[in-house]
Amino acid sequence: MSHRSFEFTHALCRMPAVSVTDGLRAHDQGDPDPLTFAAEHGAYVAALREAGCVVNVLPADEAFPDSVFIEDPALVLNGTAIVLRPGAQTRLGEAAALRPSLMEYMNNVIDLETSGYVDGGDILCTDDRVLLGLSARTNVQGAQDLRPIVEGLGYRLEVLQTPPEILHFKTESSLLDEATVLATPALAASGAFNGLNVIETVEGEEAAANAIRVNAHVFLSAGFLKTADKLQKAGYSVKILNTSQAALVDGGLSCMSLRYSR
Ligand code: CIR
Repeated sequence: MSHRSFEFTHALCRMPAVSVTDGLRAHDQGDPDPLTFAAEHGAYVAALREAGCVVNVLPADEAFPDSVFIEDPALVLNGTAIVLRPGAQTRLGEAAALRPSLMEYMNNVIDLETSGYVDGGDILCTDDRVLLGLSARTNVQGAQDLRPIVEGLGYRLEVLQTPPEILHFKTESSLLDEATVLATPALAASGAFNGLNVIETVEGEEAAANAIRVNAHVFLSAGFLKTADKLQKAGYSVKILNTSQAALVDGGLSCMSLRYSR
């Protein structure tokens, strides 16, 4: 049985820009260092390749400080890319900037026509459902206009409410397998994961929730030993990656790639 939600042949990434030092963040803990960011990004790309993906890495786009977080301006379902409308002013133009590459690498491209907003970071896909968390970046209008596209591609869309203190739905959740998510206790308590098993991050390790399942492995950020142990005991093969620089601008593992099959 194949699982389109976590079995991928390809991934698309973008090199971090030097301007990532101007990346958006809710709380300032200092700017990321572009060189360290590039090194961590390189290890991330290598891990995607080791996990079995052909990875295309786009050049840095200095005009958009947050463009390394390539997951936010697009959603890929069944090899079809949907060009989204990111909800942060400084990120809106990332969608048009990414579009030509989506045309090059994906089977098909559909534009989300909306006056609303949808960020890819608010979208968690299972094999048959697209869970969309409303947030400061994703609104009801965007969700309404996304619905026919998602349904046309053979998925059910479920619109949920992300608790207000959480940047993106997937900042605090990720898919572990076709029936299981990793989530923070706060997001799990919001009732978003009906019908799915939930493994909760260990207290104090909430940032571990922005993980990704790629083929046989779960990629987890470094520094979350208890949650890593919990996942290993539950039978997952865990690959630890450093995301110290992405974390300074509220990014994590899921945001740095579009994963897909073709
Ligand atoms: C932002 O605030 O948009 C970026 N600094 C971080 C985006 C992280 N993306 C994600 O969680 N999908």
